[in-house]
Amino acid sequence: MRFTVIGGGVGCARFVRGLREHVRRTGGEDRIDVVVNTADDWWVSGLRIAPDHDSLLYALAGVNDAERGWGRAGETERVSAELAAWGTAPEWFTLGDLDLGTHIARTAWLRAGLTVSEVYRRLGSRWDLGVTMHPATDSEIDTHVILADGDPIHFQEWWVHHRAALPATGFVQRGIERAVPSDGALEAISGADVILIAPSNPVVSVGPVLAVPEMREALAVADAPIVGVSGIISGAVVRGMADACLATIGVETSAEAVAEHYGARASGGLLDGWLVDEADAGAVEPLERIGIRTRAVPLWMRDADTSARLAGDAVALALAPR
Ligand code: FO1
Repeated sequence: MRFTVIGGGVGCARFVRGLREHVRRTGGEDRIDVVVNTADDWWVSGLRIAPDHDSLLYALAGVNDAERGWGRAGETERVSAELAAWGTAPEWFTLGDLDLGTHIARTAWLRAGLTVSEVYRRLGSRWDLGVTMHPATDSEIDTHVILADGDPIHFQEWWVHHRAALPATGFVQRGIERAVPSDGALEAISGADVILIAPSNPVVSVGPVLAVPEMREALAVADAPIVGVSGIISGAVVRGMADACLATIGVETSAEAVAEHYGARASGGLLDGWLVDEADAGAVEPLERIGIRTRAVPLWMRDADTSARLAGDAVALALAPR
């Protein structure tokens, strides 16, 4: 059975590790692909940083800094201090020495003419991830945040330097109108038996993947059922600052509102099914009414067990007879 996950970042990394564990436990000859958000990516000191990809890569390889949710475990920051001293990197953005190894390798391959997809393949081949990752697109579509006073800033500056506290009026993925889905992403969608939307930030991690021209069409015609997992429990984001992003686009921070934002596949939206936490069981009936099959299950991913069980719940909902 083939599973394809869409998302990026810490929530997606935890969920994909749970799905990998679920697959191991059920012993099937299964395959997991991930269509990864690239709109968080940015250039710093001439290096291409790819946070949503690298969070997944490091977590699946087991070399991630679990507390911070990004970067490598056992990190040192000697080079980062030098970059700040030279002024080629902002002092508020920490690039660990081991992490820089990844950015330097990635940038070297990009400068040699490799596509982002080929870079993913090379980076992923160093460890036995048990998962194949594909960029949503091989084109650069960096998210920029439109501020109340007009000048757009890169998402990373808004997110890290300003902690998403600067009032914003919208998000744009620069250059996305010229982007097309990567071949790997399209194949992972068309070949999937189940498509899962990870509990990632709906606006800046899942949104940009869906915004790549032709991506929604590919999802709409896919044979696989599409089931998403809420990243919001009892009106609060599990991690990160998705609430600031949702407020910017006028969506309430609730499991129900995010499902409505994604829309029911039966009426032209994305979702066949949606998992909410037991605390949000009140969302089940209204979402069922608009055609989204909804289950209330424990959403907290605390360890391999709870993550595997959540992944199993998502797969069960996807495979439940329609
Ligand atoms: N997040 C921070 O809050 N502070 C940092 O200094 C920081 C550095 C960093 C370096 C590499 C990388 O891949 C991610 C990094 N992040 C940092 C996380 C990242 O900025 C965001 O959390 C993600 O883009 C959100 O999905």
